[in-house]
Amino acid sequence: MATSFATTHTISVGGMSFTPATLTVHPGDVINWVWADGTHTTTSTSVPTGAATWNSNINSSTTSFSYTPTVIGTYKYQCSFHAAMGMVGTITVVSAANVSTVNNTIGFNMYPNPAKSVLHLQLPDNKLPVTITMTDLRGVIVLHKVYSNVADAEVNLDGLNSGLYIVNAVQGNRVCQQQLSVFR
Ligand SMILES: [Cu+2]
Repeated sequence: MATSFATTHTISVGGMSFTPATLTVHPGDVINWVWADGTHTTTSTSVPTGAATWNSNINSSTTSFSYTPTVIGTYKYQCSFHAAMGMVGTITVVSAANVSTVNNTIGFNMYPNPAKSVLHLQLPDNKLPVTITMTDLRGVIVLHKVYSNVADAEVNLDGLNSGLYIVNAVQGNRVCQQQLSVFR
């Protein structure tokens, strides 16, 4: 399946299971665990070399957690309270047809960070269109734009609340992500 921008995958956390317990995604996709009932965690137990680990409660006060894998490979996780009862999951990250590998990054410069109303993205290749997608930490897409033939894309941030966002840039078969802080 070819994707040109990030997809959000929701995993329900309840009973004694993650649903779905196995998931195949692309780099840059957002995994969003959402509480259904009980007191649980989502806790990585093995991740590919170079990938970030994670550990979050999933309960009535922390009702969701997002993680964006950028490294291809197999990610295993568990609920720390109920792993022995089989509350485990696996995420497999495979390259998308047009996103060959995240190691082949665009390597864009992004400034300022934190940003208030305008974000500049400096791209090394101004001949290919670039797709900019911003998601909040819940994985909700808040901005999606395609820029053509620009070396410095100017992204208007008016309308975004203060907080942390993930800026995802896809150009040709290359992808890059950076975290952005927006303040009002
Ligand atoms: Cu649990």
